[in-house]
Amino acid sequence: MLKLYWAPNTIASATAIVLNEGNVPWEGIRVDFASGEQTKPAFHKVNPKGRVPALVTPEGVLTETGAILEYLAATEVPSLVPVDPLHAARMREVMYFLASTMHVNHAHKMRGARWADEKRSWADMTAKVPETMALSCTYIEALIAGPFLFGDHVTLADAWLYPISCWLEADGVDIADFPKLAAFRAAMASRPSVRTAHDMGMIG
Ligand SMILES: N[C@@H](CCC(=O)N[C@@H](CS)C(=O)NCC(=O)O)C(=O)O
Repeated sequence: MLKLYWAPNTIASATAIVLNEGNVPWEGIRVDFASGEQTKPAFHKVNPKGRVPALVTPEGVLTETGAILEYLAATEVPSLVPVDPLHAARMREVMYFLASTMHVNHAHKMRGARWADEKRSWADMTAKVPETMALSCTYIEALIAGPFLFGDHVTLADAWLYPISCWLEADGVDIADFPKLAAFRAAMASRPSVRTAHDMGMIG
């Protein structure tokens, strides 16, 4: 059975949502961020980068949300990737943005030590987060066809955007300023795949 290393309110829930969308059996292994378990040698044997998600497959451990979601789509849930090449590329356009920009904006709130040693530099990075996350939301808002990113059909990008949309309040962004994103979040929250992730304590 596939095993997913996860921690609450992290991007690991995107993988859980995709697994649940495909009714794929999986086992969750919770990583205790409070005690810094992700920084310890035992977890580094699973993921030397010290991050979640990490998915244990029969062929080995996979990391990086984008790689994991694409693997799951190819092996278990092909319906989450549009068949049309341009539509699939549009989905990946969002996925790369989430990985390289929006998630990184969010990480500047708590993880400044990744980029700078001076505490005053961290405070500056934290202070910028409401602005950069709101800017990311402005880009996403303009894309959303509704109720999901590309209309009625859920894709990998929706599963990835959902956990990030749940970070917004804590990141100082009022989701009410982005009505299509708010409606997207509500539509995703009512899906059984997402409700199960909430019930497991992965989100919220
Ligand atoms: N690029 C990775 C990012 C993974 C990542 O940064 N995960 C965070 C939680 S959202 C983490 O494990 N942080 C632990 C730490 O920084 O110590 C992905 O998209 O999977």
